[in-house]
Amino acid sequence: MAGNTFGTSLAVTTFGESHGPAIGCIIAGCPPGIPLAEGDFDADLQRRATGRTRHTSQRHEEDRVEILSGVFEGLTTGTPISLLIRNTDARSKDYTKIAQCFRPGHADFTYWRKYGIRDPRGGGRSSARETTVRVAAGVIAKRFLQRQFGTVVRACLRQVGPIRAQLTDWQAVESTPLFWPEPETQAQLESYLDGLRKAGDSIGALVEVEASPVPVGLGEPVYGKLDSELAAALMSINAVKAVEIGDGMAVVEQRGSEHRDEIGTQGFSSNHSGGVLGGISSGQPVVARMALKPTSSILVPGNTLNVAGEAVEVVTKGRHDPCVGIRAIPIAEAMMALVLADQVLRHRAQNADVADPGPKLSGEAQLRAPSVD
Ligand code: EPS
Repeated sequence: MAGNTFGTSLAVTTFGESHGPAIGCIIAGCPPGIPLAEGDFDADLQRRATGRTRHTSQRHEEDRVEILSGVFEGLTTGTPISLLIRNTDARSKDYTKIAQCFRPGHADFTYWRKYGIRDPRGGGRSSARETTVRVAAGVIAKRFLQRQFGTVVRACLRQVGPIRAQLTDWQAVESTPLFWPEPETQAQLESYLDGLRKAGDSIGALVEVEASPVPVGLGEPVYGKLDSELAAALMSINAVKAVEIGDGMAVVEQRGSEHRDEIGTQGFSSNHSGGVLGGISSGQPVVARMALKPTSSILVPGNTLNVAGEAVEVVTKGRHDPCVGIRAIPIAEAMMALVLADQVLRHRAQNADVADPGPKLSGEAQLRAPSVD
């Protein structure tokens, strides 16, 4: 399915539009024997859902997953897993006024010029609605990694517009639907978002995602490097305009003596690399950040053209996200988990017989017994 599949040994194909009858995905290559039930998707889908706070879209979707294949008596069977989520709260009349013009900064224009036809209802395929099924697929990848290595994949907001947060307490992140790690600036963030909503505008955001522990050896240099595949996976999320691994863009101002992560008997002394060396996981936490643009569906009037090429002014009314970064937290986790799980299976295929020469560093992920959940 051209352009709608990613992953090699664990491959995910998604389908569906925001205002169509349903969205869904097919996950091929999932190992057998993983416990899986329809309710297992609920927690992460709720974390991503619209309508949890006044700062996100007020569309209220049920987001109930139906497992159509690949699971028997509560266990994955190794055959393709198909997941279906029916759309239950689409309000297509919101799009009648803008169906014939292009929102500046939106995929409206490029979809129209590329395909010569588009489904304007809710942005069709270009809607963030599609990310729901990525999160569902990510639940399975997270579970696989958790069972294999005890890996936890987690993400948080690090910046919204001018407001930055230090990441000192992961527990604070899940205490509100804003995934903000700094309780002291939470009120400032909320009042900033309230002001933005009143102005009918939107704002960008920075999201950080990490996986830990991650075993040494994941990644296939040179064109299947762990970091290049992570960057591609995160960049494929709607509205993402930049991705960093480890220190990312900050390396420009670093010296080699500062950037390198020195190695001692207790392991690495720092993690500037973001857990990836030469495109292969080093055994340290894998850390990435992504920047999301301010969404283009805003109430501030903008100049554009209609499909006839006439100059018009556009205002986008409806139930939109003023900061799409908020709901991107579980999406970033899902994409990182899917990339890592895929690389685990690829590593096994090529290197299952390699005798690890060591040295093993403290804190390295160890393969767990299969029964651990
Ligand atoms: C979206 C616009 C809104 C959001 C939607 C993403 O949809 P609509 O205008 O159809 O109400 O609610 O997000 C979701 C439905 C979701 O589940 O994430 C957009 O333009 O991307």
